[in-house]
Amino acid sequence: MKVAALSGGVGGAKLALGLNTVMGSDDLTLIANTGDDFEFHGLHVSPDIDTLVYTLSGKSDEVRGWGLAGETWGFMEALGELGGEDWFNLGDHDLAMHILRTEKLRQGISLSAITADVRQALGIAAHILPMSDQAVPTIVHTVEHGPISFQRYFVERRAEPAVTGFTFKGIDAARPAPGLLDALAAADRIIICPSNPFISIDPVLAVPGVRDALAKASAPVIAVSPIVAGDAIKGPTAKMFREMGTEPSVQAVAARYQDIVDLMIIDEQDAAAAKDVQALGLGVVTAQTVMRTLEDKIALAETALRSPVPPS
Ligand code: FO1
Repeated sequence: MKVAALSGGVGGAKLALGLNTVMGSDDLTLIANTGDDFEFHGLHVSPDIDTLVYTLSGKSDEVRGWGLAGETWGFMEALGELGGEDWFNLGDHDLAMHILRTEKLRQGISLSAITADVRQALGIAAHILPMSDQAVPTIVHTVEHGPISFQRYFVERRAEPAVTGFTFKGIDAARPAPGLLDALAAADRIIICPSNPFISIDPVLAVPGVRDALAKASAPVIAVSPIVAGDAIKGPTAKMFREMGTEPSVQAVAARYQDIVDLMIIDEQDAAAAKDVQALGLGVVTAQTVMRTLEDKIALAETALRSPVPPS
């Protein structure tokens, strides 16, 4: 069975690890959001690609959710002493990824080719594709500061400003990464991981041709709700729903995905919401979607891979 999965960072990578563990082959293609990418001290940072790469190679710091386990921070300390900008943290070992990627980009190698080399070097079975080889930085529109770049909002301002919307700069000129549309067309299942709909999944769907490919896909599209019992497991998803004028709920997630999704996987705590999701014309499965252990990730992956999907 061939599977394509759209993913952001931490929450998405947990399910991606489950899928990669269950499938263990390159029949799995992970499509990563790159709206979070930016340059820091001249280095190209691709947080969601790296979270997938580090998680699937068993190198990630599971508590922090990003970066490498056992990381040291000598570079950041030295940078701080020199008065350098240090609001964003690149660990000493993580620097290797950033220097390698930046140098290869400078040589004209594409982000998708660099990512393919990295996943092979680290022995990851699944393909990992950026959503696009063109830069499409997410701009967060805020009440307090107007439009600001994603990492300035997320890390420097700790996602505290109230959001009014999001734009993806350069999206009209972006093309899906090589192989992305083919992976969607060849897939027997397409999975939307439990990532933030506004800043992790929407940027991928906004790449010209991707939303259309999902809407027209012959394969069923299955989304796992990132909202559980009215809140997000991690990150500002619930806060963003409220600021955008909607109560965070599985119904709100289902309404956002209504035109592309066939089946929603919602947490068993939200079983009472199943009938509302069905009323939107979607199939529903309840499962334990909170993934603490590897077993949880494998179990949710199996649910996403094996649940029957109602005919659309
Ligand atoms: N998140 C933070 O909250 N603070 C950081 O200093 C930080 C550094 C960082 C470096 C590399 C990387 O791949 C991710 C990093 N993240 C950091 C996470 C990242 O900002 C977000 O988790 C994602 O962009 C949202 O998915």
